[in-house]
Amino acid sequence: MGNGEPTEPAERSHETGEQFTFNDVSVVMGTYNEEEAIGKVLTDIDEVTDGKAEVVCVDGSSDRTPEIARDHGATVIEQEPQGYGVAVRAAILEPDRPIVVTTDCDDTYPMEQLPEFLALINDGHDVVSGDRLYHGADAMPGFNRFGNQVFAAAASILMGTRVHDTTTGMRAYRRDVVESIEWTENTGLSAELLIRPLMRGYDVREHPIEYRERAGQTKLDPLQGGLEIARSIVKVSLEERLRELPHRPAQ
Ligand SMILES: Nc1nc2c(ncn2[C@@H]2O[C@H](COP(=O)(O)OP(=O)(O)OP(=O)(O)O)[C@@H](O)[C@H]2O)c(=O)[nH]1
Ligand SMILES: [Mg+2]
Repeated sequence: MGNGEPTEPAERSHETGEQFTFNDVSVVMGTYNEEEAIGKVLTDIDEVTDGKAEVVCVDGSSDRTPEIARDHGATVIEQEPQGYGVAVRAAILEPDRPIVVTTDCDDTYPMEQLPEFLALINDGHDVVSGDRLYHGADAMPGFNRFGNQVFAAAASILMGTRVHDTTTGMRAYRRDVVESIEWTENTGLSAELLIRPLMRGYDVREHPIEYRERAGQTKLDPLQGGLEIARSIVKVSLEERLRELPHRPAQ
């Protein structure tokens, strides 16, 4: 693995043993007509991080979402709505703090668990991925839960590593992980953000999280979105497998 890169990611990750605080954390999200949820999500982040974490919203809304975000002190980047991955890719690449945390802006993810994510990064993990299925994810619609179990099984087989939740929206990443990889997927970006780092030897840790019922309307069509995610899982896993193969010198 590595294709001649100077250092393997796994070696770099534990190099400094640096301890981060919430002053080093940016919480980022795509926001698309989430006025019912955004006030609660940003208040939760503010409370749990003692106002220290920076918040970045890439927003495509036509409702009051961006105003509410600015009132809470978030940085808002306006962008035409082009899908989940287009927004979240812009959001993760915007801040320059060393730790980036993604979430959805729908109050499904437990911001009160942010300190656990930070502690795991400080333990030396490069990516900490919230596993919603560990506790059963009762608040998730049954069709989505079944789909997510199938995605996890398929990704595990394709990667040769067991994973449990490939499409979670809540993860923490060391900045160098998100900057060192080229991201190509849209609806499937969440799966890509798990698969590519794992297959490149980064230290990826799944961590059980609670999952709440969504506030406001979903932005994802389960069937169409599910097909796009399945396609991304196969495409990204195969691309990473090909990347791992040794290059034979030209004859
Ligand atoms: N800026 C922007 N944000 C988006 C777009 N599509 C989705 N989002 C945001 O991305 C996040 C994920 O979308 P969700 O609708 O929660 O998708 P999901 O989590 O798969 O579905 P739920 O089960 O309903 O939560 C939310 O915060 C959305 O507001 C988009 O086109 N542009
Ligand atoms: Mg959501």
